Amino acid sequence: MLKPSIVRDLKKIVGSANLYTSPEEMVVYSYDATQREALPWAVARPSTAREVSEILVLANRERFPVVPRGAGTGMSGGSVPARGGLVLSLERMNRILEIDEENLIAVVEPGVITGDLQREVEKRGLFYPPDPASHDFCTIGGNVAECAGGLRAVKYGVTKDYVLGLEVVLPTGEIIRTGGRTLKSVAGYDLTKLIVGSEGTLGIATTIILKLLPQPESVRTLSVLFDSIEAAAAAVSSIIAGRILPRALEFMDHAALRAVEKHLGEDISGGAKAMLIVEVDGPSTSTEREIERVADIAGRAGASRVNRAETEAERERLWKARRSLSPALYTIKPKKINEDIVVPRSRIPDILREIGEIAKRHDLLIVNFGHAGDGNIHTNIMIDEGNEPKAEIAVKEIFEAVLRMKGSISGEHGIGLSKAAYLPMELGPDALKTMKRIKDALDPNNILNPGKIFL
Ligand code: 2HG
Ligand code: ZN
Repeated sequence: MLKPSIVRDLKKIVGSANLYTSPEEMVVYSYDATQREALPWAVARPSTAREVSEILVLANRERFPVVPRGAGTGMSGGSVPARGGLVLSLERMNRILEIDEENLIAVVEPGVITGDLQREVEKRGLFYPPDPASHDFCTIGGNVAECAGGLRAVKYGVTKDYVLGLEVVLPTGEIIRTGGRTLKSVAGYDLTKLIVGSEGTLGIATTIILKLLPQPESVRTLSVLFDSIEAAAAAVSSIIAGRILPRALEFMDHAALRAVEKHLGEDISGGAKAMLIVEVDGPSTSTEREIERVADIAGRAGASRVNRAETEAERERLWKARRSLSPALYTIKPKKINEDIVVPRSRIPDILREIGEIAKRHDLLIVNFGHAGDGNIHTNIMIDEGNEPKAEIAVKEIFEAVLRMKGSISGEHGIGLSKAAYLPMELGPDALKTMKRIKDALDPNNILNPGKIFL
């Protein structure tokens, strides 16, 4: 609970209309996409960096937790106010401030919806590549906090590869600028990279300067069906080893396909055991050639069917199915543990085989789909009443296998609450201690998003 005097001070900072304290209002800010939830004590909706700063100064004086929030589409509990406190929603800071067509830069506030920015720059023949599956809902600020990846990371990289500079409010309230509008700068430590992916624990980005690219001239998309997961996994490796760099190379297993087909009421795979969606972009002469080569490689890897998306509507139908997968899995079971492992790409067949063995050993349904082209598989362990303990054992075994293969326990969703217990497995004590020292240095009172990343 916040003392009445604190509520009064917060109202003075953001205005009474932008401070919520009623349970009905706060419930909306209590959860993310992990099914975790915790009610905050209040919700503030600031509209400037100055207001964000004043809130953080107050939080340090009065020692209450502050949990920054974008659209709440996160996959690791990052925006869930697990220890209560104040949710600081960036929803009102939602302006695209500038699209600089001479320098290929966009300057935005954190509450801009990622898909809105993508569309806005595309109108000008420009391209913002990071493309989380939730692009219609998620915000750039949340993408920055989590270093979101998404469907085009295999060719274009992830959010951190596009953030040139930030205005950041530090946990103690100072407003600093990092990086800038240039493609290069080595003036001191790279604080931009430190903040991006820090999961709202080291600062709150209030202005974000993003690098844009010219929009590729053409895009070609195809879906490839397989009678076995092994054949699909082998095709992924062959495409990469064949020196083709698709802009997207997505994998869906049998259970994922059935779930999305049920969810959308459409048949997209004709009963196949696995599907890949492959998309290439570039000059039209090269995309035609590349898509032929992909079809050829997939055929040799044992594809049962290759379907080219000939129209924009066909292409959209494929991507809609893919983007719906995460919610669609709830048609199988009411609960899931959602993992986000990443392995060196050549190990995709090995990790899928090993996950299959773990599933069998524990008699669990584990659904796999995701960004196979960059080695990032969304492993979803479906939960029935009473099987949580063995699901937790399976998670640990999957992480052990991933680390044995020199992968990482989180490719793009972050550690948050859901993976904090496992982070030491990957980092070891000294790296973990180094990260904690950074957190302590910037947030001595541990008020900004406490309980995330570190247990
Ligand atoms: C996606 O790629 C998201 O669809 C969500 O990262 C993944 O629900 C998931 O496991
Ligand atoms: Zn994903």
